[in-house]
Amino acid sequence: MSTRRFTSDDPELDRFYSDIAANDLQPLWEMRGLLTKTPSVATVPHRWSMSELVKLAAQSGDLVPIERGGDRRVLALSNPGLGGAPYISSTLWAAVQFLLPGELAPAHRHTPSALRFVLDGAGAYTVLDGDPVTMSQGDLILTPAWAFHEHHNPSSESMMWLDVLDLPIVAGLDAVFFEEGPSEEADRSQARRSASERRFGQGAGLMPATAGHGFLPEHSPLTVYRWLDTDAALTALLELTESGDASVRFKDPTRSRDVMPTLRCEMRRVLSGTTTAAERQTGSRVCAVFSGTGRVEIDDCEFDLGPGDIFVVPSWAVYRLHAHSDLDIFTTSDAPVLDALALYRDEKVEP
Ligand code: GTQ
Ligand code: FE2
Repeated sequence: MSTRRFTSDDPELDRFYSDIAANDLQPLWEMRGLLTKTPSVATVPHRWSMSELVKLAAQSGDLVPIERGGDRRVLALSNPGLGGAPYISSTLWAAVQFLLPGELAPAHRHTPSALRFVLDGAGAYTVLDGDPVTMSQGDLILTPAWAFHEHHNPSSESMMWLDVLDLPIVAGLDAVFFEEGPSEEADRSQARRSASERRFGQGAGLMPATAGHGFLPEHSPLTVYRWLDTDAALTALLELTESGDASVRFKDPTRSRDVMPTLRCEMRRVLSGTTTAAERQTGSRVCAVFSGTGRVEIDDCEFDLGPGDIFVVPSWAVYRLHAHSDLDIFTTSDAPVLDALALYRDEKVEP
């Protein structure tokens, strides 16, 4: 017998429960917590502080040569509510990745979609299906599903970035595939601007006239979003906003879509002294403080925030931010999945 056996004080019913268990059946009428009034969420609010991450990063740099760490020196943020799973939420993988000067993380591809948000450093580059993309602080770089990628750090600075993947979603759908790739031997230390940016990143509203005539991938064909542009967009938006709170969404420039089929990315700026409205959404969010200090309240938890801190907002948890200094926060969520399945809900919550 491998299924759960239910029990009853009534000997006849108890015998029946034994019989159905022997046939791998369970009685719905004895089950609790299945169709809950609101989501029953195992993911708990949590924050990882940059100072700890940096200390541990330095140790991993000393102790774990990249060969021994497998291919990538990556520390997964493991949500304390998920029973030891290496996931930051029930739907998202988040990790910090360190690449020391001269190191290389070899080429591979996988069906989970990934993205990097650069927390610290500059001078590394990632090669996406042969297209080298430089990585600098504040940049968002996509690694779409099944695209070959490899990371190089030819600079003299160590790099640290946040990885977010939809791995728990793809694993839950039993659709994980992985393949090693041919490693790039070419020296790209003088990498030119990526082909992706030259085609699709030339400026708002300017796309190649033929974009969309031929093949367009499922993900955004623009694979990197530069901090300079993000910063300028937020600055401009805040000039028109009274609330001291503005967000920009990273979009596929050729269509009205999120950057990738499963992941939504946004950057939010909350000006010093501002407290945001309390809100909640279905789906979970991984947030990284790019700069500034403040505090976040998530349900009954409260965390101080500083540059590089990473926190998770579970589905349907009420949260709000308070900025002690201008606070820039990068967020990735699974919202496109909820949207596609008509499960997305959000609301402002009155205090
Ligand atoms: O850099 O390619 O955090 O494949 C997890 C899986 C990073 C990567 C992660 C990966 C990568
Ligand atoms: Fe990867």
